[in-house]
Amino acid sequence: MSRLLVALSPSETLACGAMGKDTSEALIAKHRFDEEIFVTRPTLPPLDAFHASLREIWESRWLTNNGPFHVRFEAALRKTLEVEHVNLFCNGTIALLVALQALRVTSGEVITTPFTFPATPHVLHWNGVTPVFGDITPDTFNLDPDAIESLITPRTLAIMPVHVFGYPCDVARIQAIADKHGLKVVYDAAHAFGVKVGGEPIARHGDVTMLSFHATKLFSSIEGGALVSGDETLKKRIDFLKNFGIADEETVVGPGINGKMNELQSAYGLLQLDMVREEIARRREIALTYREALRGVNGLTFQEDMPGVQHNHAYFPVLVDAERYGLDRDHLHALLKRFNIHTRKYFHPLCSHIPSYRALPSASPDRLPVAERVARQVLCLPIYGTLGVERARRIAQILAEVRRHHA
Ligand code: T4K
Repeated sequence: MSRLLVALSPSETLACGAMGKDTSEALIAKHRFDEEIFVTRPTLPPLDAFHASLREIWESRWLTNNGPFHVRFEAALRKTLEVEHVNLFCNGTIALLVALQALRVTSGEVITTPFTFPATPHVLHWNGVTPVFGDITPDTFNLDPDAIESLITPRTLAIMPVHVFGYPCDVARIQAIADKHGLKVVYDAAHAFGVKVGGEPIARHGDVTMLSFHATKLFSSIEGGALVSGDETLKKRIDFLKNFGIADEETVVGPGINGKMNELQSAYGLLQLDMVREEIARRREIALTYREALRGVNGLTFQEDMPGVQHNHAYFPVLVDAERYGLDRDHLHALLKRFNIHTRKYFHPLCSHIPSYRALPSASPDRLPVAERVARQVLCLPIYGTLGVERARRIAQILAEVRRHHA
């Protein structure tokens, strides 16, 4: 029995049994990867280059607090992202937390999506705001603009949509709704580095946009994140808020927090900037390989390119229709582990199922039918620059073979 099978939970082991012992063992023996394939892997900058940056940091003995690498990284990001203002942060979650503080969204309600990483509703909760969940669209998996207006109450202060998996929200409609009702718009663009719509950077939309540079993202500063805005006063307020509210040695202008990015993160991020274009190009090859190979596999569906959108291929989610595929998502997820393929069920469970939020009226599953279905069916396949098209082709072949054995 494989080492990985031993590592499976009892329910997952049972799930593998559902495939039929003989067929699964034969398939696994034939197609199993020797190495573990994860849903993502960071593409690291050359170690020598990072050494050189570290030497500079050692010589300057400037480790954090708006040091020279931080200043260079912020300026370089502004240029790469083609945006007006960037505030760097230690991670995306603290950035989003501070974004709401900066916009004074610290009470009442904010309309958001349940199909996201828990950080999204958690920053609302930490700001004393009640998340109000709206359903998602079946194609982009993003907050459905049609759902927003009916959720607006006198307590609503903002809309916080997520460009989930890097697929852009309907920014025009969301802005129109926000303008009509006098609401702020805060985008969680943790997945959307480099995405453009009609040639315009997605990060230019809304009052403020958060990007995550976590190690699992296509662009990383190990941990890290940023807020993007087009408002100089807001940029300054965010700078104070992420540094304890300190304006100078003797002036504290408000109750800030420590959200600063350090020099090691900034140096790493700067090196990553030189690599991001190629990373996206390699991911595109992988996405096209998956699409081509999976197009004929009954029961698996996936997202296509959207017209006018420059995608970043941050994730490759597929939806598993249990009846047509012959196996449900959970069984497939468990079975793939035996092939040494570690897919992820992003974003299951929905945030509306998290104990802190599930009693909210908007969290009721019957109000979120699309999100409930997508969360039940979604499986993110491995995608990262160094995966290579050959491995992607082999993963797709395994998915096709598994289906054939269940047809
Ligand atoms: N909003 C949204 C929509 C988000 O998706 C996220 C984060 C945030 C906000 C918050 O941003 P940050 O505060 O994180 O900047 C990961 C990430 O930790 C998280 O950043 C990310 N979203 C989320 C979607 O994925 P996990 O718990 O799934 O990560 P983990 O540790 O299981 O890693 C996944 C795979 O990546 C591993 O199986 C192997 C590979 N890996 C991971 C790490 C950490 C590596 O190869 N090297 C590594 O260093 O949450």
